[in-house]
Amino acid sequence: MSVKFLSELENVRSKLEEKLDMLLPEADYGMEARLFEAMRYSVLSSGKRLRPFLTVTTSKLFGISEDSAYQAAAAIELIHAYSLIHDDLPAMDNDDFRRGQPSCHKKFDEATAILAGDSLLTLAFEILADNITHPDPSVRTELISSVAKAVGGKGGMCGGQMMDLVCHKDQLTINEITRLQRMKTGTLFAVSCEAGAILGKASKNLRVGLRGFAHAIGLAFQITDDILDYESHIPDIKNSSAIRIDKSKDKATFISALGVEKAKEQAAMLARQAIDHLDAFDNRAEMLISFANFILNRSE
Ligand code: GRG
Repeated sequence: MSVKFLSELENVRSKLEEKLDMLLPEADYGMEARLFEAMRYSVLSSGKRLRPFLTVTTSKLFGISEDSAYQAAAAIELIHAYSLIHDDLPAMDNDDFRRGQPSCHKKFDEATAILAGDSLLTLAFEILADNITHPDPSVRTELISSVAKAVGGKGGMCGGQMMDLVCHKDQLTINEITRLQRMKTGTLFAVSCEAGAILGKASKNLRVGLRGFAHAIGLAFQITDDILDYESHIPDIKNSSAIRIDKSKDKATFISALGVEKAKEQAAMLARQAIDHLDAFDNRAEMLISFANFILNRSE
C-alpha cells in the first residue's frame, strides 16, 4: 500500500480515538461507572476504524470541517462497536474474544454488555443530533434518518443479523447471501461513505457514485473477511477451493457458496467496480481508490 494512504489511515485513527475518548462518558461517574467502563473498554480497543476513515475521507471531498466530519465518524464507530458487543453475546455468535481481548460480556457480564451496546447506539444518535455535527437541522435529520435506516431491522444491519441467525447455509442462494451481507455489513459501510455527501449537500450524481462505491466495497470487505476467517481456521488447505463451514457454525458465507478461489475473484471484481463508481471525482478520489485496494489486500 502507498505510504501516503497508510499515513492518512493512521492520522484518521489517531484523531478519531481522541474524539471518541472525549465523547464517551468518564468511567469514574456514580453507580453507572461499570457501564461507562464497559463502553470505553469496547470502543477504545484496537479497531481498524475503517468506517470512520470513509466518513472523514468523503467529508473532505465536500470541504466539510474536521469538527463535523469527526462527529459523524465517531457516531458511526460507536454503532459499529455496539454491533460487535451484541454480536459476541452468547445469544448471538457467542465469541469470547474481540480485538485481541476478552469480549465485553466476558470481561464484564452479559447484562452490562447489553446495556453498553444499547448506550453506544443511543449515544451515537445524540452525537448526530448535536449542532456541532452540522449547523443545518435538515442536514442533521437526513443524516440521522440515513444512519437509522442503515442499522435498523428493515433492510439494515439488524435485519441482516436476523437472517444470519435463522438461515442455514444450504438454504441460501448466492443472491440471498449477497442480500444478507449487504444488510449485515454493507449498509453501515454505505452510510459511512454517504455521510460525507449528506454533510456536504452533494449533488445526486455524486451521491449515486459514492453509494455504488460503498456497496461494492462493503461486499468486497465481507468476502475478504470470510477469506481471512477461512484461512486462519484451516491453514493446511489454504489454497483449496473446497466448500467450508464458517467457524463450524453452518453459516452462509461467500466461501460456502462459491469456494475460496471464486470468492477471491469476486472480491477483486467488486474492488474494480467500486473504483469505477468514482469516475465523477477524478483525481480527488485517490484515497478512496487506495481504500478499495487496501480492503482487497488486507491481512487483518
Ligand atoms: C448485533 C445488531 C447486531 C448486528 C451485528 C456487523 C455485525 C452485525 C456483526 C459483526 C460480526 C462480524 C465479525 C461480522 C463480520 C464483518 C465485520 C463487521 C467484521 C468486523 O469489522 P472490522 O474488521 O472490525 O472493521 P474492527 O475491530 O477493526 O473495527
